[in-house]
Amino acid sequence: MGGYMKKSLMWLYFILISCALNTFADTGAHSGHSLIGQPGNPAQVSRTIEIKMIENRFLPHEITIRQGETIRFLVKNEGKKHHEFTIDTIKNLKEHAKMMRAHPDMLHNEPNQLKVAPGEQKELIWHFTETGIVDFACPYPGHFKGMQGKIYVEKK
Ligand SMILES: [Cu+2]
Repeated sequence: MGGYMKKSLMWLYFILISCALNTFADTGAHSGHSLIGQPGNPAQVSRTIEIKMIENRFLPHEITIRQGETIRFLVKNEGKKHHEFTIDTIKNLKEHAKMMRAHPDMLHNEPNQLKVAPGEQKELIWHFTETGIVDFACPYPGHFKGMQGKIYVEKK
């Protein structure tokens, strides 16, 4: 293999590694999961919080918990439309809502979201690792503005 080939291979590696690093950086920045917490272990649930969905609101829409808690959100859709409960940063929720407006039929299934049909109830178990405000919302077109809520995570 000539020196030229070696050099191009090195460049190829360099490009591949840069792409890989970028991808990691992107997912990290996008999900922000370290800030908002992470999926919780069902065996470590400290309490259950019930949230009702109606058109177009969450009840309650403000929740206070303590850092380190693992919460079982029992989400009941008492409305007549399909709704979604997604926990994320407000920035990501806004992006998500924008994407839903552009592609209303977009399918996505992440551990931080629940799709709940009318009359249905589902649960999401979430471990809150950091203090601060974690947001939740229904990103569906026409719902997002009213269906937002905040989880205040206080120091333990
Ligand atoms: Cu909704």
